[in-house]
Amino acid sequence: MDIIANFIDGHYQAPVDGGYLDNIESATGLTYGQIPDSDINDVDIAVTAAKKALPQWQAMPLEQRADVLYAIAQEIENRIDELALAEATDNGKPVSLARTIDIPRAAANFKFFAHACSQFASESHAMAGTAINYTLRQPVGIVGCISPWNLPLYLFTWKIAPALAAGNCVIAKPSEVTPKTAALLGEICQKAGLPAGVLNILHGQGAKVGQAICQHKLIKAISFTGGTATGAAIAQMLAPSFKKLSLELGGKNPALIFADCDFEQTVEQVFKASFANQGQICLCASRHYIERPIYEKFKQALIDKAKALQPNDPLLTETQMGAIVSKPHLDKVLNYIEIAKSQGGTILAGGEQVNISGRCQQGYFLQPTIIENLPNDARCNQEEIFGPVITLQVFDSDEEALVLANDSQYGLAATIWSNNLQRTHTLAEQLNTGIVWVNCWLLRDLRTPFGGMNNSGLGREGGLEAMRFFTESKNVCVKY
Ligand code: TXE
Repeated sequence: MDIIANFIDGHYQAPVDGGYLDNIESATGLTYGQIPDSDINDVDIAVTAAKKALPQWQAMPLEQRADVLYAIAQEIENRIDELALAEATDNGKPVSLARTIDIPRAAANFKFFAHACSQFASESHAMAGTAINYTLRQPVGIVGCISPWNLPLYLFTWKIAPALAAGNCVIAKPSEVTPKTAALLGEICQKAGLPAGVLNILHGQGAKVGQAICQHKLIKAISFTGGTATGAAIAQMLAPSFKKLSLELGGKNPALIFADCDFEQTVEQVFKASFANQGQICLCASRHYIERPIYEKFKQALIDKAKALQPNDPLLTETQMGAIVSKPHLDKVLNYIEIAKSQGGTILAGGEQVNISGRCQQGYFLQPTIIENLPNDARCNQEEIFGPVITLQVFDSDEEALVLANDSQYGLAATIWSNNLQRTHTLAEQLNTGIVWVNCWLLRDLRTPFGGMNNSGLGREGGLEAMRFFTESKNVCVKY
């Protein structure tokens, strides 16, 4: 049994009140470990450690701080195989995906923000002959970082790296569903020379230790990634405290596929955008709008690929589609497939749970599923399913495609597949999303603003956006 501990003040420690939660392997449905069921008492110990560490961390010369973050990146790379196996075990994603995307990106996050330490500058404003204004961007102090189960170490470090680079101390909580790589990050940081108390990693339930982190009066900013409903609850809870709040929430992302697209390449890319990580990425394409001249041909191409993609044991190197993260989430996704049928949808491919013999016989596996004949206001076109389920609809004009795409409570990421320059730039301006990819998906430059609008969240992560979120700006005006 793999027993995980909290990482507080530079060492591992059991939860104060001694409670533990089961950690279940997605591919087998079996309990393989236990994690602390931490509470406010553990948060208090972590905040005390962070408070003690803060002066030294803030006073550290930027080059030294950067060196520590570079060392963390290097240690992550040194342990890539172990981390990839841990990620695939906890999340159910193919180990090949964890090894090529998740873990390298976790290292890249630390490298990018290690560099940002020495590049993060601010402004001055001269009042000629009268005064000079200069802007200080100072660390917030102690910040909370709360992350989800779909890209565990990738998103955990996407918050922690800029928070540390900006000079803060961090109280971080991974999802209780995928705790293992976060637990390993503690010893990785310790070996890289991060001073004790600068990063504290707590495990447990969102409504318990997660809420306690959000509510702690010495934690001055919260960076959260997760479901829209949870984000709304946190925002409501924190409003009276005026804490800085960054919310990266759900999505229901449209793909606009035009007849002039590069057909074969677009089929490949759109299929990947639909089913990567078992469709459990907030950026995945889930609503597919296809221009009428190629609708039938494109539909058939997607069906053929879906039928050829069979879920399998995520720990096998050849596996391209793994398990759904948990039984409750599998049930949620299966329920949406039933809702689609009840609303007149036609299941073109998939729709069934998959039973795999051997060690995975009790695992959570679902076929890649394609549905058509649903109106745009159907639940499967309006609500985030967050699984390997996509819908297809036909359109006849750019205007119609735009109306369909923008008919959503979300606003995270859209993709446009067309070689018409004027069309792509015009639609990119008009789409109500925080991110627009043209003839590509998940092509990422970490300097760019990352996040969405409406029910997809509040604020932006990435590059300077992240450094500014994790600092307070102060204007100093000196008269002369
Ligand atoms: O997210 P939760 P879950 C969507 C997706 C999924 C739904 C729920 O649709 O089906 O959200 O997923 C912590 N105070 N996304 O249950 O509950 C929790 O412990 C403080 C999209 O995983 O939002 C975990 O660490 N913290 C998303 C984190 O919040 C709380 C990726 C996310 O949990 C809390 C994942 C509380 N009251 C799910 N309640 C994306 N945008 O990528 C929970 N938590």
